[in-house]
Amino acid sequence: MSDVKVGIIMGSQSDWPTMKEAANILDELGVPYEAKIVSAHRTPDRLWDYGKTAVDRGLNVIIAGAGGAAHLPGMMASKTRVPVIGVPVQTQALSGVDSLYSIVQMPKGYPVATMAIGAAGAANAGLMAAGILSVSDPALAERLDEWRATLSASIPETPSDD
Ligand code: RP5
Repeated sequence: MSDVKVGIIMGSQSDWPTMKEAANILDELGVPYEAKIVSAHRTPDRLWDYGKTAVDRGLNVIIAGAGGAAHLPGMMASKTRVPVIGVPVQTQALSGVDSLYSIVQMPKGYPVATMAIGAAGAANAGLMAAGILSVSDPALAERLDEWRATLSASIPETPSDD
């Protein structure tokens, strides 16, 4: 079993600029991950294999991003008990509301923890994954606490005209 506990999957190469925000956070926090293109519509067999092997490969969290008819996170949640965090990728036609609705409205029994649309959602997915892992990883918990404290300290108390 490898060190990689987080899988970042996305429906297309075009999702990577968004999903890289999750990867960047995991890099900052020293969390090993893998990133793969796994499309619900274009590579359904790849999706099935990924979901079927996720537990045995030692994945603890899957971050799944997709846009438009964004079935990837929900289908992955149907195939594995590994928690799935869904990222609605922003689309041109409908601004990502299509992605959000496709991901968030899961039927009872197969949850997807759905983030906000776009880059902020992807970054938060990385933080959520780190938070989940930190429950059983005290060193990561400390790094995450420091990350949060640094962000908090960077927020000025007084607004500026600059
Ligand atoms: C979805 O279709 C992908 O997740 C992507 O957000 C969207 C468009 O994909 P491309 O046509 O750019 O490959 O499956």
